[in-house]
Amino acid sequence: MINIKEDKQLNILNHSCAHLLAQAVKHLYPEAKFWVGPVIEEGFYYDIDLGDKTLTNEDLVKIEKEMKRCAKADKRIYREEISKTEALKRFKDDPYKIDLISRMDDENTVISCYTQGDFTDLCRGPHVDTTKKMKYFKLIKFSGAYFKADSKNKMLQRIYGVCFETEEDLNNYLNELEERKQRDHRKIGKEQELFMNHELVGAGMPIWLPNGALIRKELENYIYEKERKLGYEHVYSPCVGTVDLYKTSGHWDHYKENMFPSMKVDEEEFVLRPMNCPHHMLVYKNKLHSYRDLPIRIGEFATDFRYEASGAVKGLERVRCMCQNDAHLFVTAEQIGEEFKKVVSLILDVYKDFGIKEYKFRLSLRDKEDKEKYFDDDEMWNKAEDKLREVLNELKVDYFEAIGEAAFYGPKLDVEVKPAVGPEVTLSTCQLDFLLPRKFDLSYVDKNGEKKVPVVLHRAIFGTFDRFTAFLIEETKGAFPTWLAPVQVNVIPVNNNYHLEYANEIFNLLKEKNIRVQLDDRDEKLSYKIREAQTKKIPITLILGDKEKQENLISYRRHGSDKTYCVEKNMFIELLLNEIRDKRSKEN
Ligand code: TSB
Ligand code: ZN
Repeated sequence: MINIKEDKQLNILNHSCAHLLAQAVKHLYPEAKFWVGPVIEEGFYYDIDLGDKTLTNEDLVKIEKEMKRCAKADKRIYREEISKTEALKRFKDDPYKIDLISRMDDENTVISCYTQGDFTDLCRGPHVDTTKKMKYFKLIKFSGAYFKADSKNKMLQRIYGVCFETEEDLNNYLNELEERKQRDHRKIGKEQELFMNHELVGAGMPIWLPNGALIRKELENYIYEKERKLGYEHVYSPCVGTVDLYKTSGHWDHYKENMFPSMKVDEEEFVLRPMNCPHHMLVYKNKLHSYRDLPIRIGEFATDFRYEASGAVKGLERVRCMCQNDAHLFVTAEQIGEEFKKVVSLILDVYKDFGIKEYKFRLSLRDKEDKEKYFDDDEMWNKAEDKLREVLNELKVDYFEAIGEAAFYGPKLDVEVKPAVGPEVTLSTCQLDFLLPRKFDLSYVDKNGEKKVPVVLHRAIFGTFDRFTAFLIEETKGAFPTWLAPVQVNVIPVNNNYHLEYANEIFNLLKEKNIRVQLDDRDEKLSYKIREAQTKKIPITLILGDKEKQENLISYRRHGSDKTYCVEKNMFIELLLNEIRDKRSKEN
């Protein structure tokens, strides 16, 4: 999707269109007061105080119509530069503009404003030179937005819109927006009964319904097997810990605002854990270690709780109760490169298996000048950062560097993906940590019999099962590959009177092989049933009639195609089992 903010021409056009919106609103609601109207990646918005009024969809239509009228009026848009005193005078009736102007430096500052017909707004510009240049625009939506994003302040009305240079561009954009809405995982999640929310459970606390739970179980099995093969050992640990545990790890001092408040039980103070690292440090510490034991890889599918703002929680993508596909790898300083390489290779391997192609690797490094922000061991940092770069280059991974974005305790690699709706999020992560092993006083005995501190790699390949599933739903548009689909095969007898017995036989045969199969024996037309299986996105639909029954054949169709294949019964089962066993995605 085009980034309007970054495109010079579109930026000017959209900025101008925000003024057009304000002008139209002023005509329709003379009492309206205006805060700011910036250009964003997806177009523009304007925050407006409409008194007690909350907008409706009908209002949006009205405003858009008025915008069209103002645009057609072909008013010249001209710039004026005025002094701060003059600006304070001109905008004296608008407290929001006064707020902006008052914060501008001093009396000598030159302030610019733009006028079109009867409307003037404070603005740095630039703008298009006449209202007529804005032809192809659309108001997209509205929402409430607190003044200065502070919930203690008044709620303003935020109107979003977008403007293009041609009708075709606008239509393409609107189509894409619609397509994105259609594959929003919250929508598909509801349609396919994958997960639900209930206010009595709480915001950001989804319940995985049977269909979603099946997908999650398959994902767990998949990654568990991969990790076992790579030498990971999995544990189970409680999703609470004492406050002292999190004081030891440092989370209590640095991460408290992301945690649920503590609770007292008997004499102990507990927290719901936001991370599993402290527990895994204790697993390591439970035994003495020699350099020969390292790397040690402790994995867990671990439930965590984090305080996320109620406005930020979103379906399965951003939750308050999540399950990480977590592991902590304990390595010697010399093993950092090799172990990091294995993690990145695993990420690439998994993305390939799922046919994920659109993602960005971000390598977060320290800002060398900022001595305060980062754990102080220059030599360690230099070596580690060089090593990470070296590995990424060796694996020919395309990445960008984010200087100053490293955590206090070490550099990290994140994989960013773009959801259907909303800003980018991190899926996988791999974070180096020099500090935590020290805090827990971890050690191993090296070749020379000396005590050394291991380095820890925190890594999550799926990130959380929650966020990964959200992403997967949007990637596949709900049409999961056979191995993941909640219902894998749908069996339809052509005619219930003649073919039900054979359909039942096949149904039982597949069930015995642990295939998730359903028999559609409703008294409905064949074409209706086939169509419904398609809308339900069931990967394979069997259509069994006379020929199939007489010759022990199976005719089947795949989701998204109306081509019918016909094979011998046992051959079909073998093909199907292979497809599931290989966890084939549509891409491979
Ligand atoms: C990898 N201690 C490390 C761990 O060892 C850790 O917790 N890292 S994290 O904070 O980056 O979280 C791991 C992953 O969880 C992130 O990469 C992201 O994919 C996922 N995640 C983070 N917050 C949420 C959330 N609110 N909802 C869903 N998933 C989340
Ligand atoms: Zn961790």
